[in-house]
Amino acid sequence: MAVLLLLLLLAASASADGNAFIGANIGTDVSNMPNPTQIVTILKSQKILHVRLYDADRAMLLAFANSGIQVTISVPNDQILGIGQSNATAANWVTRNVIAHYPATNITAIAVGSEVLTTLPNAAPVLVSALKFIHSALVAANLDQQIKVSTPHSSSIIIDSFPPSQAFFNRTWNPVLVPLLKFLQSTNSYLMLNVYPYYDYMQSKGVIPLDYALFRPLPPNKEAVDANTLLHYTNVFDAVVDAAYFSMSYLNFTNIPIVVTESGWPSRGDSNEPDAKIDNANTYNSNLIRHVLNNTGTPKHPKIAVSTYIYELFNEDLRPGPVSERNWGLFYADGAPVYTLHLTGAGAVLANDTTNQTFCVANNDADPKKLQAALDWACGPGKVDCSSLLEGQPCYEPNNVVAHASYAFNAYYQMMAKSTGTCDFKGVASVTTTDPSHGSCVYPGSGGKNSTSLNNTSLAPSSSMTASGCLSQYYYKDGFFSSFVITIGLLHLSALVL
Ligand SMILES: *[C@@H]1O[C@H](CO)[C@@H](O)[C@H](O)[C@H]1NC(C)=O
Ligand SMILES: *[C@@H]1O[C@H](CO)[C@@H](O)[C@H](O)[C@H]1NC(C)=O
Ligand SMILES: *[C@@H]1O[C@H](CO)[C@@H](O)[C@H](O)[C@H]1NC(C)=O
Ligand SMILES: *[C@@H]1O[C@H](CO)[C@@H](O)[C@H](O)[C@H]1NC(C)=O
Ligand SMILES: *[C@@H]1O[C@H](CO)[C@@H](O)[C@H](O)[C@H]1NC(C)=O
Ligand SMILES: *[C@@H]1O[C@H](CO)[C@@H](O)[C@H](O)[C@H]1NC(C)=O
Ligand SMILES: *[C@@H]1O[C@H](CO)[C@@H](O)[C@H](O)[C@H]1NC(C)=O
Ligand SMILES: *[C@@H]1O[C@H](CO)[C@@H](O)[C@H](O)[C@H]1NC(C)=O
Ligand SMILES: *[C@@H]1O[C@H](CO)[C@@H](O)[C@H](O)[C@H]1NC(C)=O
Ligand SMILES: CC(=O)N[C@H]1CO[C@H](CO)[C@@H](O)[C@@H]1O
Repeated sequence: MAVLLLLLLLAASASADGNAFIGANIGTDVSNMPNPTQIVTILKSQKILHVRLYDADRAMLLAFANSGIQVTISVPNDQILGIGQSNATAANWVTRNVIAHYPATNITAIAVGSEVLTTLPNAAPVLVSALKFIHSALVAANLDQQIKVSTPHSSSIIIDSFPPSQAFFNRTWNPVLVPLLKFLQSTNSYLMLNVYPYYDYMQSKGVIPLDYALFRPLPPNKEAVDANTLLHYTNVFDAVVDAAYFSMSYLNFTNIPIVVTESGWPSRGDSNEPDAKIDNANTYNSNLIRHVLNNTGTPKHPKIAVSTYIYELFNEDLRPGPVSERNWGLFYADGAPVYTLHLTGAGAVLANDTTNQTFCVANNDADPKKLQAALDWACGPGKVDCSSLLEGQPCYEPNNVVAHASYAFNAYYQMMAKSTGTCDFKGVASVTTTDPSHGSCVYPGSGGKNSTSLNNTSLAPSSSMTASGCLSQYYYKDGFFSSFVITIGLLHLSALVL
């Protein structure tokens, strides 16, 4: 009975803190940026109901009207000086960018600048004024309860972030941070923090294990323990968030919640960024989303929501810098996912839960002759429909034995209901969770990479068997198999089709 009561109390207090949400940042350095209506379509199809904009783009705010999506808008850094020096400029900004859209567009927060202390230090002296001026304009419009005002910080303003209990804000910034925290506290707002375990991991030069950055389980002897608090840290994200809580508490602010305004992992990088890759990006973001939505909180503040905006919605192909800069997105600009997140148990966000989706592909380094033999077997005796590999068909390109074998192996594996041993082909194939579909070449078992795309024209059919002159084409042209076997293969194919 007592236990039951305790459980009920725990459940009540957990929900009293509110549920954490996952949102997405929408950067716009994209060459073929979808229009605002298309963006709203993508967001809704993925059940992403919280976004942050880096500005207050009018067309975007109009498109978000009555969409059910909650929006954090931003004062761009180049407007901080003006707004921080003039109450009238701030009031004007609010009239134009907030009052004009609210309540049809559900603006829930205003991010004043982006990492101002570290990227635009000359605006730091007016940063708090800028927040206060924006806030007084909201008060005047009676919107200050609905719309929070804050400013996102780089986690690099935290010094000595491990152990978290010894972390503190760079004292250079105390003259800004103390009045800022006072303001956040008095307005029931929150600290906005950008948390990038990817950079912490990269800069640690091997000190931080990759698994610890990616939220993967660590052996107990590798878990990080804060010797002062005896709290166990199983991932970098929590350690950084706790470092921020401790840094605030050293300035005597103990009740300001944290919202993570940016976190993510790049899916591609150059040769200096070997860990910027799809599998790591998928692991990080999938684990991050589950961690946040589980309302796990952090070791210092278990169960306290740490809502998080993923950086970012789209790959921004126009961004300068290393390759990774252009590859933080969950989606390409056309709405096709860069990878499929593994979100079992995460609830209704990012619609395509395909955790159980597996594919069979040819090993890149396998002997091409063995691959060719296995390809011929799959398209022949294996009874796979290989018509998509014919010249002019969606999976003809790239016309090489690895690509063609991957298609055929996977088709066989899916046809055999992925049963054990059906993705081996004498050791030249292996199972992957990454959907190998590309362009209009949709692998069996895939929802189609363009399934959330903006138009319905995706998924070209791949069944026609008409072009008889091309039949040999799905046998990779340098293959050694005899035409006799090819004929057998065709008979099987026709039998299957008819
Ligand atoms: C905005 O979203 C919040 C949180 O869901 C909700 O409480 C509020 O009613 C919404 N406001 C409008 C104007 O839709
Ligand atoms: C700024 O303007 C608001 C109205 O928008 C007003 O309520 C407030 O007192 C002004 N603050 C200052 C410091 O002038
Ligand atoms: C603290 O911030 C100042 C100003 O940006 C910078 O010069 C200094 O290096 C920082 N201190 C540390 C320890 O990072
Ligand atoms: C925090 O509070 C303690 C105790 O009241 C006080 O001694 C200390 O100076 C305060 N620190 C700051 C940064 O205000
Ligand atoms: C979810 O939360 C529970 C308790 O709050 C915790 O035991 C569990 O490890 C969490 N799961 C994840 C995936 O964070
Ligand atoms: C994944 O597989 C497990 C076990 O086979 C099953 O319980 C679960 O429902 C599947 N999830 C999806 C999304 O298909
Ligand atoms: C969508 O498809 C229609 C016809 O199916 C086509 O006319 C239109 O140009 C397509 N729009 C885009 C954005 O691709
Ligand atoms: C996409 O298909 C759906 C259902 O088939 C249809 O209702 C919708 O109008 C189509 N959208 C476009 C842009 O063609
Ligand atoms: C699917 O998306 C890819 C990449 O975004 C694009 O190149 C391709 O043309 C699309 N295919 C179809 C059939 O729409
Ligand atoms: C869970 C969920 O919403 N899954 C969706 C994944 O995408 C396919 C194709 O677009 C939808 O049909 C599913 O409903």
